[in-house]
Amino acid sequence: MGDPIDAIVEAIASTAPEVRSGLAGRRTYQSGANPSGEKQLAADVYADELLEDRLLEIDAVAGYASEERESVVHHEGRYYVAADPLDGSSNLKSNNTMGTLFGVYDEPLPASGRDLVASGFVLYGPITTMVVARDETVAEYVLDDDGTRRVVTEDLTLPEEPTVYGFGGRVPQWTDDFSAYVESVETELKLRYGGAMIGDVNQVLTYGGIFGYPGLRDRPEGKLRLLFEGHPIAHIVESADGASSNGEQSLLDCTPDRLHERTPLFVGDEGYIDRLETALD
Ligand code: FDP
Repeated sequence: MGDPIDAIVEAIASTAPEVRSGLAGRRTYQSGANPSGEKQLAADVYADELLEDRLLEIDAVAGYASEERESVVHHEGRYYVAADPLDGSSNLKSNNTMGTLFGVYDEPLPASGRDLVASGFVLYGPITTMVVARDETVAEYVLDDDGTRRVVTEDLTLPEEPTVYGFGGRVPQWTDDFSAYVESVETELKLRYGGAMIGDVNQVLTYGGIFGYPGLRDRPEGKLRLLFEGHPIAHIVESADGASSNGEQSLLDCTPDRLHERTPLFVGDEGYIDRLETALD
């Protein structure tokens, strides 16, 4: 029997071309909402169902949870996969970047970020790429139409010289402390915000810098989900020698009480994350 984590990564890689080719006819909103109360596109539901089918075929997968479903689907097995099947799916209408994000845990969900054994994302940009973090190493691949992974780099690390920043949320809703921090950042880095976390974080992985979606005045818990977005992206960025924070501590040290719990989220260059924590203290 092969390595079960590899089997999970392979299943996601081989599903990605189907997700991508199914996007064109699925840009309309469904009547329902996801458990966070957000409108769902037909593409969100389609990607979620494909991943559920493919992942639960693997003997080692004990459960599948996603941003698009209320509760964990359980099976016999050892590993639990939490996914955001289409992160940034509101970009589908405007035909901008989006992706599939996943984390593999060896504890039942919801779990701590320290229970992650692997994480990764597929980015549906002009080309399809995949990033996988495992054993403190991050690899980047180009995905061919049949899901074959071609290595771009075996050891992706954040560039030493930070260049870009992107922060979500409407500016009037930012707190005074966060606004003051952004004022200093914008004199040093250039703005890159595309509205899909994976796309924006991939710019940080490529060019160096910081991405964040802060707690807002009318929503102190922020927008992004700890289990489906916070943990995997923190695991990827920390494995690439960067840092993550919820404003106070590493996102990997946080355990959600609820599956769909939200969190302020910051990832990127360690120096910028340190300064952020000091600014919000
Ligand atoms: P989306 O609502 O399109 O799914 O997952 C939430 C998310 O996208 C992130 O990918 C993205 O960073 C953020 O929301 C964008 O939010 P804003 O529209 O408030 O900028």
